[in-house]
Amino acid sequence: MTHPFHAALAGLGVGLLSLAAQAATVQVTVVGRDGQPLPDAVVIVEPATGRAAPPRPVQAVISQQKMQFVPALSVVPVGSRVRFVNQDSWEHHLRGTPATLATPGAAPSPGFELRLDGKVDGKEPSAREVTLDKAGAVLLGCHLHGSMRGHVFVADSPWTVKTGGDGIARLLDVPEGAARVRVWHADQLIEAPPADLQVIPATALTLPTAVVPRRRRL
Ligand SMILES: [Cu+2]
Repeated sequence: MTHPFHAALAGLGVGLLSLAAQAATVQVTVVGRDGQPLPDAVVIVEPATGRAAPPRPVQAVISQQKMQFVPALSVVPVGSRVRFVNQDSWEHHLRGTPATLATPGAAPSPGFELRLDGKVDGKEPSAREVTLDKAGAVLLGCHLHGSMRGHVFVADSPWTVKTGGDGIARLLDVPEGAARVRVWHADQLIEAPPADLQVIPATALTLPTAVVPRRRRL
């Protein structure tokens, strides 16, 4: 016979669990080959059961400033619009090309090209917009300036976050239970297979990678 007190506790436990299921936080620390925290790595968590609704598209801005893409890495949900704004006083001829292999059988993303005039003092900078409707990484470059390099990671999982300078990505409201986690980084030569993960209300893990970043941020 079950003691009433135990039954009450069991009920409470279930209640707490279902509350927590709304708001599991997954904290992932990504480290490079040298064991140091890896900034600008994209962490993607995909729950094993049930397909989540695709994330809501956003409007993002990437500036061209002093021959650099700012930010160097953007993470946007699939279907988002990205506005390129040239703050330099000289012309850029931007291109975006898929940086990951297309799904076998799927039509490859054609990429895009944008010509942006240099900024004239006292006038609005020239800007062009593209819609990114294919998931995956897009490499940004410039036909006129070979040193310019940037990336947009187009996400189809709502749990897709880039790591900060401390190598940490925090993913909020992840459903509890079995999930897979994978990491994308611009300097990763081969993407490692996804790791299995059991999501509990507060999940923290460290993911080692073989990435040697081209350049460390100071
Ligand atoms: Cu350029």
